[in-house]
Amino acid sequence: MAPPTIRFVEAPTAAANDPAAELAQGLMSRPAVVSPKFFYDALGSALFCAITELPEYYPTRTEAAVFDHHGEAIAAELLTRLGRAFAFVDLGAGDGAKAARWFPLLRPSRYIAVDIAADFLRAALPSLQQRFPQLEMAGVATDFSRHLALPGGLHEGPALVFYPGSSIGNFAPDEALRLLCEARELSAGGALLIGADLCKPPEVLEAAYDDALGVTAAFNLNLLRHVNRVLGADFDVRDWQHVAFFDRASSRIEMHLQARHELCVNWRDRQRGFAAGERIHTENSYKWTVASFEALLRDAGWRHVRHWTDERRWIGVFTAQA
Ligand code: AVJ
Repeated sequence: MAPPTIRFVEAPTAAANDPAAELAQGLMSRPAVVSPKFFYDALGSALFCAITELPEYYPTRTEAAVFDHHGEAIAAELLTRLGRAFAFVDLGAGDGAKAARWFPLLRPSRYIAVDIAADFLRAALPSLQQRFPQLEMAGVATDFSRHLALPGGLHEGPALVFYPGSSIGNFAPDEALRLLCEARELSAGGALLIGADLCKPPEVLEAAYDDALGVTAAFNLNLLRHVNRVLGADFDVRDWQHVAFFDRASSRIEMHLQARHELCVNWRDRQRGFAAGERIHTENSYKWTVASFEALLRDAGWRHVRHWTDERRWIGVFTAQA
């Protein structure tokens, strides 16, 4: 039997419709800001893959270890919450590899991969479909950073929302609350499986975001080339320096690009001057405690919150029912 065809939907949101306008507005702000979603062009995605292999960058391998050690218990918990048939909604799916490890344990009836990168979804889903021919699949290309909702007709009944990789860390607490509320509505009485990076000594955090090889620096600087293409700007990567530090008051890693000397950036008919040492804020990565993240989930209306973690309690994996 031939595998079913994969449905692809592109669902641009108001915010994502005009990335050039969004970038221009951020660059004209004081301090200047560029959203971390602009890290992920083709080279940026490859650099992030390299980051996950660095000895200093613990989140990816620690979450994978928690999934490996507690996969069966996590699956059992989710299945009691979900009942019978459900859709598996993968937020920030990428190539779908993280989701696929759960398919044999959870046996969802449908897989819905959601990612900002349409090309990535179109390239990755056919080979996943070959590996899991009994699973119906759909790809949704959308930017859910400001609003999360799926186009109608993609699934009936409950969904498991899967949001691994501590990507929730890019959202400030109020935005994270909004996203988790929207995720609960999207799940239609289903469940949640999410990973969050936990508080730990600042030296450990800062090394993870400023590694010895300079891969994170390259990842941060590469954003300027992506901005050059999207906006038609003339950033010179060599004018900028990677800066990353933990801010205790807001419990977040901040990443910035700092001008090495006074300079001016031009695009279309506009320009922005930067003083020596002036920064562009490119990322926040919030760190939670088990207690603060459980409270966030409950505030978003999730019930039956449970968590799993590693021996050092560096990464939290949380399940909940809508
Ligand atoms: C993909 C948002 C989880 O915050 O750790 C890695 C991105 N930035 N190194 C993170 C990132 C710098 C990453 N997330």
